[in-house]
Amino acid sequence: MEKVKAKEVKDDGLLYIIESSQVPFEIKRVYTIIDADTELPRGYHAHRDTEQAVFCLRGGLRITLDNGLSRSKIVLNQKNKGRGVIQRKMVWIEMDKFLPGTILLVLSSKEYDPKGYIRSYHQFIKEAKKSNPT
Ligand code: T46
Repeated sequence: MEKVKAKEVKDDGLLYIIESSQVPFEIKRVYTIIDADTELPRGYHAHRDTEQAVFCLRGGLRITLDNGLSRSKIVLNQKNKGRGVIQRKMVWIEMDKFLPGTILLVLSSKEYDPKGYIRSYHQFIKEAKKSNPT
């Protein structure tokens, strides 16, 4: 799993700083996920063309990334504050075990296009096999 880390600066408040050079793509979109339902897993999709960096700034969650061949899991929480993971294109993501008050920051290589999402795991495996035949 590829990881990145925002620089944390305690000044008047807490700053997280991410230089574009730390992210392996040009950033075209930024969004946050705040106060996700702790009972509700999210994600369950892959992107055909989009790459993303997902940072946990507050709270915690578990992220599972699956490239169609293997799965890796990481817990992001206050112990590894500012840690982010890279979700490459054609990688399935699942997010669960959200702690109350969690704040995620997501940097994305593409503007929003719902057509670029694969939301069925079966379809994802089919397309992953085609793009990466073994
Ligand atoms: C991802 C994970 C980490 C927009 O209108 N524009 C946007 O840029 C985004 C990201 C979402 N939306 C709308 C579409 C849905 O009506 O916001 C709603 C929630 O989106 P979604 O169900 O895709 O949320 P998640 O948390 O399952 O997934 C999001 C991103 O969509 C996805 O790219 O990798 O966060």
